[in-house]
Amino acid sequence: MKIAIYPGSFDPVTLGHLDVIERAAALFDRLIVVVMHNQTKKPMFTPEERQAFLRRVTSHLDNVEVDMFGGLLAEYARQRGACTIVKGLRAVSDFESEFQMALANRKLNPDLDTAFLMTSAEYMYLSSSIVKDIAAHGGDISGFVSPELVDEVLKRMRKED
Ligand code: COD
Repeated sequence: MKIAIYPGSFDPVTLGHLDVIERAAALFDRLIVVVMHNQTKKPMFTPEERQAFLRRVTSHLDNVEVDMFGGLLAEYARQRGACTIVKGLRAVSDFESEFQMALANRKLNPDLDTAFLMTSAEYMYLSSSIVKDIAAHGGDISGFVSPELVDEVLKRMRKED
């Protein structure tokens, strides 16, 4: 069984993330989407909230599981028996850091390869930061996150004020 892992901050999950999840789920027997910590970012949502959002938007995908993990990705992949990390690429600017992480993860776990899925053109500008910025200024985020998350993301952002 080919198991892949799609790791990220998902703070919160966007339609760009969901597009990668749906396409990767069609390529592998099982896809584990895992909420992890990026030490260069200060998340707005708790890991539990991010996991709950992901569970809601992936409930239609039978071979997708959502998890969270606080340690190293290479170690998590080993524990779960995964052979591939899935990452999304939006622009050349994503490439350098993703390339570095792919090589570091392979060094830490030689059985682990990284597969990059090119963003779909309609989501190439989309990031969780953009969603939070628009929401924080009272803008319409309905084109950026799944319909079932819109109200909750906005409500949660208002609490932060
Ligand atoms: N279209 C396509 N892909 C997208 C889009 C979009 N619109 N938006 C985001 N993506 C891709 C990103 O390129 C990324 O591949 C993935 O989706 C997740 O994005 P984010 O922003 O939610 O998550 P990141 O980039 O902050 O995640 C970084 C990790 C948490 C994966 C990383 O920090 C990590 O592996 N942490 C665990 C600790 C570890 O092992 N560190 C050593 C790494 S070598």
